Amino acid sequence: MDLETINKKLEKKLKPERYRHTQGVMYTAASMAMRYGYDIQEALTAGLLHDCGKFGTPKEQARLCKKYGITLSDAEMEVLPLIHAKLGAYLAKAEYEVENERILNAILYHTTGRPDMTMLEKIVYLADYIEPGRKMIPGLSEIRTLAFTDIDQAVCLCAKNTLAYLKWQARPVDTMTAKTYEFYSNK
Ligand code: DGI
Ligand code: FE
Ligand code: FE
Repeated sequence: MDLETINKKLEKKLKPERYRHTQGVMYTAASMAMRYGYDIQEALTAGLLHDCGKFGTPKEQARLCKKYGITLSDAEMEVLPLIHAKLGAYLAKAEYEVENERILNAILYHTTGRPDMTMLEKIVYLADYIEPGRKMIPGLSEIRTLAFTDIDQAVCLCAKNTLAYLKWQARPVDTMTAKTYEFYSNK
């Protein structure tokens, strides 16, 4: 499926605001690919599809996971915002014909990150956070600069901010989210 076809399909599926966000992530990912000499087409596709599982409520997303035979651990069921990443990686393959494992993994890990990410995983993880439409939050301009100057440091700060935010909100932290920060803070 070419990018234009995926784009049209997504526009029908996502809320306008979510669709705009995916456009922002797509072009930000492409810019980062230019900076780091990564394949631009892959970055565009991964950025465009990263939130393709984010429609309906997390409950509905969980129900779809069950329907498609995607196993969710108890820990994953506890952390509702993570379900759309797992569902998204499945749908990217099943509904948008993406076979490229690098792209599928970038979608799967875009919310939590993971230790020792591939270049594409880092690009999507950061592009999601820094795209121009994101609401301004403390530390965002620094991460925007770092994303184009020191990508591992940018990942570290991004993970640190997410952990601080979750702590402030008293929300459960997924082990992968914690491991991402641990890995990049020791790098
Ligand atoms: O889908 P987006 O909103 O574009 O962005 P995202 O996929 O990075 O999801 C962001 C949300 O995920 C944000 O509210 C923080 C949340 N999140 C990330 N890691 C964890 C988490 N929420 C919980 N409860 N636990 C985590 O470990
Ligand atoms: Fe997301
Ligand atoms: Fe997103």
